[in-house]
Amino acid sequence: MAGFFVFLLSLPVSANNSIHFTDTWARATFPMAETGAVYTTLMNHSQQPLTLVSVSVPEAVAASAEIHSITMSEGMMKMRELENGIELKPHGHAMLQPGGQHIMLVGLKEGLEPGTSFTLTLHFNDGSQQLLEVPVQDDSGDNDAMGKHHH
Ligand SMILES: [Cu+2]
Repeated sequence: MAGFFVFLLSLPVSANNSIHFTDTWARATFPMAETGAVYTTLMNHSQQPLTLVSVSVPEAVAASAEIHSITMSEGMMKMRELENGIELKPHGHAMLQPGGQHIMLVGLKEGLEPGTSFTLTLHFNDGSQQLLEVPVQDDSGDNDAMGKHHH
């Protein structure tokens, strides 16, 4: 029986199973907040480049989700939407972290409460999609200066 399962797991997987996620979380917000940020690390375990092109969020959570980067311009931090998405090279990874790339939730319905979670749908350029469960957490304090900046 064990051998049978090993055989099944070694079959080729379709593209939407080749992206793995770690360190996924959303920063908790105050109840009336209108925007929120989601962080995760994506790893492409396939031989092909894959691009995360868009993200959708349940209507009960927020109006929309955008892929953002943060750049420094004349000493100011500027957020901008990555309209071409985030490309993952074969066996490459992308880290979405405080102070850098992130998924921005726009038009939050009732803020993000610590201890709750929600599910995002990530869409890739090969037409595949993958669900991502996102736990809401308070700033742990060890994230970086960016998190503390808001207090
Ligand atoms: Cu943003």
